[in-house]
Amino acid sequence: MRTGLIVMGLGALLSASAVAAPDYNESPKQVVRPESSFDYIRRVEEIKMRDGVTLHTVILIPKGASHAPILFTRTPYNAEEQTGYAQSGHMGMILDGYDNANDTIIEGGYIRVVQDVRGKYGSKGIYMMNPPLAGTAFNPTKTDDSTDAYDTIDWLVKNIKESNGKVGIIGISYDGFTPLMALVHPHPALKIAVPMNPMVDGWRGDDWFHNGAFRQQNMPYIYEQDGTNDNSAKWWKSVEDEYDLYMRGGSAGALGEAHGLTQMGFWNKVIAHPAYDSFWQSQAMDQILAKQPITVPILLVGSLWDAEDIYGYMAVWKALKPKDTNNLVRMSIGPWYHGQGIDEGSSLGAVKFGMDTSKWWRKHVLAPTLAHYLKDEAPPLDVATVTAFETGTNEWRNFQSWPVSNAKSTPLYLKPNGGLGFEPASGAAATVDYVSDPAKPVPFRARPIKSSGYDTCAQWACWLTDDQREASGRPDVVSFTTDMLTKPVTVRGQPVVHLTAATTGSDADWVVKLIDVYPDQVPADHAMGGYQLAVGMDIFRGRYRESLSDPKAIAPNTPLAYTFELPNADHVFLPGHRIMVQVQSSWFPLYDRNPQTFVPNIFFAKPSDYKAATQSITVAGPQGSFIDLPVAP
Ligand code: PG9
Repeated sequence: MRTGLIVMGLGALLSASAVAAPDYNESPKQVVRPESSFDYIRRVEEIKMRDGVTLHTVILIPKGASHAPILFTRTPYNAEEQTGYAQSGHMGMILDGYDNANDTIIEGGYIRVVQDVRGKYGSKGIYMMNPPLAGTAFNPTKTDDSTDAYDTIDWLVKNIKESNGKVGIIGISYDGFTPLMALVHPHPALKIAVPMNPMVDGWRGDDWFHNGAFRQQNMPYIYEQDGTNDNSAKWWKSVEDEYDLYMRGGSAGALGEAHGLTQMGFWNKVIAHPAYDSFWQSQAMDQILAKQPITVPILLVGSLWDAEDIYGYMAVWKALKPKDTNNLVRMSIGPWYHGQGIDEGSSLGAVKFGMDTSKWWRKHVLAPTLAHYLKDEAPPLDVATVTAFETGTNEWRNFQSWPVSNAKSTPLYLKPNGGLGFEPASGAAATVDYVSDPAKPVPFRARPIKSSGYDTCAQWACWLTDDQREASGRPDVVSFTTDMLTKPVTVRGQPVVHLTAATTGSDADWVVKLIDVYPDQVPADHAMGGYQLAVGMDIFRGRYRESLSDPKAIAPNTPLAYTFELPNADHVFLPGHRIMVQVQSSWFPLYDRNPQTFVPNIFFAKPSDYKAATQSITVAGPQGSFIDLPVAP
């Protein structure tokens, strides 16, 4: 017994000494943040989808909220980061910087929900780039961004007791694609969708191609987005100027191979589908939504100078508006870069608008639209069907339709000797010629060229407003200019290019730019003296002249018609200005080079396929080239 006692006593002594041992580790096992002083409650939920996969969801509830509507965003860009801008007890601060229209969200008292899409960051499951609809040839799984939106909304309205059961979905770009997907078999609690600058059709005119020309500066995006769930595998480059990177790379396919991009599933789909085949057609959101009834109000938002998704919002508008018998679909068009509606909006590069256009839009269009559809008191909605900012005069205007009913299609003719005018050239057919050499492609902006950046307007975001004088001085860019205007010309809608052109090659790209040439000097704004501001420009890959899905070689030395739309414009060419059209055959390195020799798949063009060609633009006679302008009174 004594012995036992002694042993027990020793044990007690030992454990007592273990408890008492000084702990030299200064860090607790887990830091608990007392959040009682915060103006929000933060919940993080792993919400289970119909197939059992969980999606990482951050929920921010204003303290004291009750019967508050939910504003929801689904993103591949890290929900934690979008809701963790600053360490702060104020909801406005933690949302600042990354999120959408935070002033509108905070002032409106909304519950904010941001979710990682499946396969990205905190969410489980597999990742597909803008997954095609579930159960189709290109996505045989049972889920997509419409089912995931549905399942999440269902969970949110059942599990957030502070909510009024009404949900709005909002987002920009990829986060603008997800609101469109939420409209496919929408959940009944979804009361409004706000797709801003949405990615809609990757082939026709959004991120991956424009009319068949490949936007190769997005290769790093594919590498990082598809490579790992947290974008930690980084693309690399060993030069400062991307002109050099893509020239040395040869074809986009060869550069992708050299960078190991063939490890990424989406890249292999892109290079296997260079034409507008069923892969692209079946996932074009405008075509998908055209087949759905319109039951949920939609506010589409587009930017006039969107360097990423300038095509999609108009495509959805054109697909939906004709069947929108209950006027549920509205549209806003701002003088912005991609997503600038949530940033400061008083200028874009060198162009000034005389007011913070973004703030105006959030206050007068976004906030009242959200409030009307989401708040229990549903304040009356006094927002026009179309709210568009007219550049040149710099005014927001309201319209009942778009294109506006009084816009008249007005041909603007290219003429010999660099002329341009509303009367066709007299005399027989004539051409204006230039040599396009793939060994020296036309830079799309002044070198050195970087592919990304939204911090300053010297970066990628604003490049569509770059001064086109840079290009007009080159021998491989031809320019056509009107006399000085004596009265305003208002272009409201999409100009349509009617180019007649011949090439000595068997394939060719055609880049056409509609430009406002400012007066030689502008007293109030010296930087704008003689400025060449593009108000609409795009590229068309010649092999798709007859069919977007079935490319054909171009018959050499034969004038052929090329017809394509330019992006939407809402611009007044003022008296004292001139209108200019520029034509060229490369736009590098944003777009991959056309070898100018027909090959089955340009991703795999060999160095010997790239050949200089002489391009001849027909500028007079019955086949003379022109741009059809939607001119409003
Ligand atoms: N424009 C970007 C994107 C969207 C969809 C696919 C790929 C890229 C974006 O800004 O999200």
